[in-house]
Amino acid sequence: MLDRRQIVAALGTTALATLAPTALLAAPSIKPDDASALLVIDVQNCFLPGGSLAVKEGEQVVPVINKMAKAFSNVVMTQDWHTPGHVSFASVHSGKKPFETIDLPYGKQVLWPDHCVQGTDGAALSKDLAIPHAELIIRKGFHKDVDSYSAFLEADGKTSTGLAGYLKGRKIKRVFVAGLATDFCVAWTALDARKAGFEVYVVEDACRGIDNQGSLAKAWADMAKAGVKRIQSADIAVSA
Ligand code: VGL
Ligand code: ZN
Repeated sequence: MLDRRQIVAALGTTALATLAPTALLAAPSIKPDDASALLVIDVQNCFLPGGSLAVKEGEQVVPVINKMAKAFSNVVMTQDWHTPGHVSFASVHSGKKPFETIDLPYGKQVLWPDHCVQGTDGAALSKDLAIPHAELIIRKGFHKDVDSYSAFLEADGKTSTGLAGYLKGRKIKRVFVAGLATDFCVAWTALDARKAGFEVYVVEDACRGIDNQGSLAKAWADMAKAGVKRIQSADIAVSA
């Protein structure tokens, strides 16, 4: 006969053996529903290795996004889509170099190398994205005198891209944001999504940043303050 002490010890071992794996490897806790949309921001050749505004490790977001997208019935992608000679290009401001700033009528503008010019190969979405079920591709930054990091509102703070209306028309309540670059188009999109009343998640390992003069830390601080939730792709349940 087992005495009480032996039974407790045996139970303890069994309980530990069955509990430990789930307790140690936190199970994915977020299940996107029909009111959730994944926003895939600017995964375009210009922002990938060899591109004119390549984001460090930018290519690493592609497999993460492809896998995560399987969990979403609603996916929207964006394309930065500038005119030739766009106001955000350093090349059109004499004496200015990329990553310097200038004052424009709508506020401070960082100047960039020429990038994502309409119809060019650099502006094309990465050929490695595999999200055939994406429903909408929204283009932004196509007004020559106004930039648009955000997928919702141009940099003048008032011209809408129409995305909020589209998402609301589709009864979307929650958006998950991924892509390039964390500290510019991803962050501005996430902040405007909050302002438009959506619940917002940014998937950190599905993004990479430019980090110009502390912009990455500032972006995460601004997003936290606005109630944007910072998560990892492993937090999202993707059925096999
Ligand atoms: C972006 C700088 C200029 C972005 C776009 O996609 O984050 N950054 N244009
Ligand atoms: Zn741009």
